[in-house]
Amino acid sequence: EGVGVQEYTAMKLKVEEWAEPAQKALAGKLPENAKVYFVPATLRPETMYGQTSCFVGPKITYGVWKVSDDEYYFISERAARNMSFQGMFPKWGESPKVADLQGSDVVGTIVNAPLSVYKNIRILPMETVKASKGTGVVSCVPSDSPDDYITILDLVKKADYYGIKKEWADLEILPIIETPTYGNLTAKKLVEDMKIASPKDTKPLAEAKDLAYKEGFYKGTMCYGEHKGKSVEQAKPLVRQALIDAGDAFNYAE
Ligand code: A2H
Repeated sequence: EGVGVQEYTAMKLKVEEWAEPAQKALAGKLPENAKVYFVPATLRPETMYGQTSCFVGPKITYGVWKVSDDEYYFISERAARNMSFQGMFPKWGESPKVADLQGSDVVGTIVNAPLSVYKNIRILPMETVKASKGTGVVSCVPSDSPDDYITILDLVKKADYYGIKKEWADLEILPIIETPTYGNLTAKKLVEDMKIASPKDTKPLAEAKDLAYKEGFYKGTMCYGEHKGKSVEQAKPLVRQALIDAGDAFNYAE
């Protein structure tokens, strides 16, 4: 990927109920009042109305890190290190890691998704998540991300294989952004037009992602939420700032 700095919005998705393997691994390791957050890093904060789930790499190792008296983050080790250097985290070496967890241990966990149409969403597996990018946690917005859309189709189709309940993935996808070329479900339209059949169709997916991003950012109009009618370009910094002001997100660069 490029040389420039990526300016992510790191979202805070509070755990409401752990999946059983995670609950066992964490037993006795967290104080009663602990708030644990999954922290997906996104480049499209204005799409957060459309979160239907949150992805982790099932084979990736994550940590639960203490970041303040009662707050903990579920992120990759690499992200914990970066965040401690960026000062949004205790000093490296002084921020206790409460536990190591595999992505597969947390699948099924229920988290609260700020801004989303769906208040409580599930943690689901996405095999194409890279441990080397962002926090290793990815918000799922199937209306506007081709990768997210095709992953959701695959999870619904092969729910048993992935060890999930079909209904965790099979939610109605609501329009968030309208674009002149692809309508109001950009990801679905691109995946169908380009005949993308699997999350492993890496090349066409990269192309679809590029088209979706450019069209959404430069020509998209919000069709949901408090900025309905505004361009995506206008809405993006406003949504990001509102999330930050509410304590539901922070800036993260790498
Ligand atoms: B984006 P860039 Cl709606 N592995 O957020 C794989 N993908 C990751 C990741 C990781 N470790 N960390 C972040 N990402 C995803 C929303 C979104 C995103 C939409 C549309 C496009 C889009 C909801 N998913 O990204 O390689 C995250 O998904 C397309 C650019 O750093 C993040 O933003 O450029 C994006 O990839 C970061 O990609």
